[in-house]
Amino acid sequence: MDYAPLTPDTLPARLGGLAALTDRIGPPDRWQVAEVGDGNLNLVFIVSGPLGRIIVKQALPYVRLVGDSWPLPLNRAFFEYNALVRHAARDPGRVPEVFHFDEAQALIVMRFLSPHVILRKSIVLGVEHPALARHIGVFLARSLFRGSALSLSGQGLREDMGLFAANHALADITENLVFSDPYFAAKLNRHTPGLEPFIAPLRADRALRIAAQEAKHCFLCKTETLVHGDLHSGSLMVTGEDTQVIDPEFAIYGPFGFDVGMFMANLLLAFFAQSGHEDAPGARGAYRGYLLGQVTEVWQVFTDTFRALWQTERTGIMYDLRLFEQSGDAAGAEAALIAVLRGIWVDALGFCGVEMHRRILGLAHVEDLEAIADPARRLPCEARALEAGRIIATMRQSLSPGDLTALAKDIDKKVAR
Ligand code: SR1
Ligand code: MG
Repeated sequence: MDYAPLTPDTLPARLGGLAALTDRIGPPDRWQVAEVGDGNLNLVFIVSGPLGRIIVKQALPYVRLVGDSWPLPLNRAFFEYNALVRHAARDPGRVPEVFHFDEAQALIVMRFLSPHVILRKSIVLGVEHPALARHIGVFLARSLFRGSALSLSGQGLREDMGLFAANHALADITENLVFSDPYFAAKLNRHTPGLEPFIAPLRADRALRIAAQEAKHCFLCKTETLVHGDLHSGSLMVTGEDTQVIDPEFAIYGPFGFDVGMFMANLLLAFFAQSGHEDAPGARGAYRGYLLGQVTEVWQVFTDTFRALWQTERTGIMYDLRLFEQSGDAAGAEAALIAVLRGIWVDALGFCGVEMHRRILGLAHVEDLEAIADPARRLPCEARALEAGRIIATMRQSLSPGDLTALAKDIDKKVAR
């Protein structure tokens, strides 16, 4: 059958013959279907039956956020499915189980996560998830290390790179929306009225525009590993104890630092949003501390886990053991690791800075800031985040993890409120 988008009315007839669904939730005549997609791109259905619930995600042939004036290939479901399979193998238990994939219908049937909620919504409410940074730090290290030439053969890496290279339409969104549009008056950009005096100097900052293009160059050309490609707090579902990584449709070969930087940026955006959410000045002080603590911890867990994998799983074609440990130079392997981690950190900061900008100046904003209903309270939060992003991107070579959190605290206090 040719591709056709599902609706709650057509879904039972269209998918009711699939054992992947009926075995898990019961017969289609007893299904209830709700379309719950609130993301920028796809349809998402919760299908409930007498035995349970399941998620059906289907790509639309256009960008949902904008409409059919912006066509987008359906094959993003194929890349999402392939990324989910790899993530499940590389960090078991951290992504939802896939029960069925239909390439022609661009749909994935997967586990309904319950009682999970979208991390971003939980952060807006000021809820702490103590294991978040630990789970994501491990996920980043495992998925990125095991998807790279530190783990894979040359053939394995290049074949997989070839497969994901065809996901260029999604990469193109990132290349425009993240790295270029925030820095000029692009058509789809939008911002909080009154922010103009903060935007003009940002766009006039030549060093920043160069830093953003260096980050874009890095994203395009440093095809080091399979990245999730869109690891923001809307791509994570959480409970008090669990974290699930969803929505890897932007997966492509890119730099180690990309997902790391995107995740840190979204924590920092939440940090700068706090004054817009607190009932009295300082009321969210502890939560600010939690968010910055997660930034520090995710990097620490990432480096610890990456180091352990470097020492025990370095079976790929890069940093061959024969050149180091097996030649009696274990210290050389450690020196090489330090340099690799240093490079990842610097790249991550570049991505972090531009992600902070595009979520305030570009097309796709974040609820952390958008949920601050009063523009007079939202504006200073955004101004501080813009300034932090500028310094992070342009000074990425000099900032340590401690500098990053100190800088965030400093800007949160000093920039005009
Ligand atoms: C047009 S898509 C806008 C954004 O939504 C996705 O989640 C990605 O972050 C993309 O940049
Ligand atoms: Mg998404």
